[in-house]
Amino acid sequence: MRKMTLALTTLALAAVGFAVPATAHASAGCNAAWPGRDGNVRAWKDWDCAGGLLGVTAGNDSNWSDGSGGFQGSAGNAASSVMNSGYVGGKDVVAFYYFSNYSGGYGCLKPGELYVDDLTRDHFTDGHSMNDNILSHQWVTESACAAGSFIS
Ligand SMILES: [Ca+2]
Ligand SMILES: [Ca+2]
Repeated sequence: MRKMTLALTTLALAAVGFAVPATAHASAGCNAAWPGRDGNVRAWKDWDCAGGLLGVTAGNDSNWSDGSGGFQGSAGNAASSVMNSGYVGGKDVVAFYYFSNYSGGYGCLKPGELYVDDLTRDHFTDGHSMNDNILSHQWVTESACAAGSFIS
């Protein structure tokens, strides 16, 4: 499973001409939390898919701090690890945004990346750290994401 995923990731990256990034998948917590492809995006309060699940949804959520959708209340500006177990094809990339309503800088998580176990490594396209700063997300096609916006 893991080898296949890595191979697919490498192929996808090679296809668009990017260098293969140094991904850190030696993450016991996130590996254990991996549910298989179930169509959802997840986020956790702490690193390595720990500290409490902030939300799970197959849909979009325009505000992680409101009272509706897959992410609510204290989920806003709290995520330190995220996971994309969505089905591959079409809008299979999750774009996470600095502001609500899919605005401000963003970072894109491909399904082949599986998860980011430590968001302090990543920055939104506007330069802000992604750790404790996500306020909305939506599913997009890979082509909707700028070349430098993919997180790992
Ligand atoms: Ca919400
Ligand atoms: Ca956090």
